[in-house]
Amino acid sequence: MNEYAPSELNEDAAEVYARDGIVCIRQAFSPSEVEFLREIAAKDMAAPSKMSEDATREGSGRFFSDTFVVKHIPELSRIVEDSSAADYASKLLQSKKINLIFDQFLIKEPGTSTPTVWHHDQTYWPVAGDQVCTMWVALDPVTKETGAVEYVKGSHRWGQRYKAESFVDKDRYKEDLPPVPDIDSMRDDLDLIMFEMQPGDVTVHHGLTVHGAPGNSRNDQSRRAYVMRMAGADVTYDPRPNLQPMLADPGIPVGAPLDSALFPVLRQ
Ligand SMILES: O=C(O)CCC(=O)C(=O)O
Repeated sequence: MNEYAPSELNEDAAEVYARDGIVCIRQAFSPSEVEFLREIAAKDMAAPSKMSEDATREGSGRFFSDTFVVKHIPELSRIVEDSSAADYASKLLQSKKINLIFDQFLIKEPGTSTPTVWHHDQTYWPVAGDQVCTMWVALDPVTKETGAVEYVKGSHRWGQRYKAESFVDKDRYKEDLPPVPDIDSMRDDLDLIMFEMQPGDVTVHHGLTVHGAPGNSRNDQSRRAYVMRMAGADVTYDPRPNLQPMLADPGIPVGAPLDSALFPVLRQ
């Protein structure tokens, strides 16, 4: 059911990823990698980069976000470059070449009421192509109560791009696209999937897979995630007005491969 061990990432897993737009890899990262990421998360929360945003909308708690973290804390290259992350993406996307678009911490502290609105990722970013994915690494036990992400299977194949909605400011993005439909009212007609996860488990979802998450209603448990947004060989640079801010101009032509210091090649 969309769940694999790292050793099982064969062509069947890639087909399931291509069909459903979501898979889970159990124990993709070792306990020492998880511990390292927790330490870096604490370091980043104590001194975030200029890309950090408080995504808490209203209510209690804190939804911490920081992007392009490896540029801020270069030790993270141990995960971005040296771990198996890019190899997993390569197998699922069926692309020998993998670029990092950016990495991110998404942390819902205990008692954070802010949900993650239903959205898909790709319309936030200056990229075009099919081989765009997000790898979401659990650093804590993840349950429905702590804010497990829910995915609409197959929604990446609806042939529809939806308007980005900022986690912070509802009216920030202005691309002329329809809003994401009211997924909650369509639950009976959709195939939704959510994974309870242990630290070191990851999900990988397609850039157009619609997903969202509840808040973290536990008062004794954080929900820390480290996220890598990655792209395969078919992805090109597609800047458009009013997108999610990138750390810098990548200095590449429109329509060119992403290869640049901003979007480094992780596997060739
Ligand atoms: O962590 C969350 O609550 C949301 C995750 C998400 O939207 C993403 O990784 O694209």
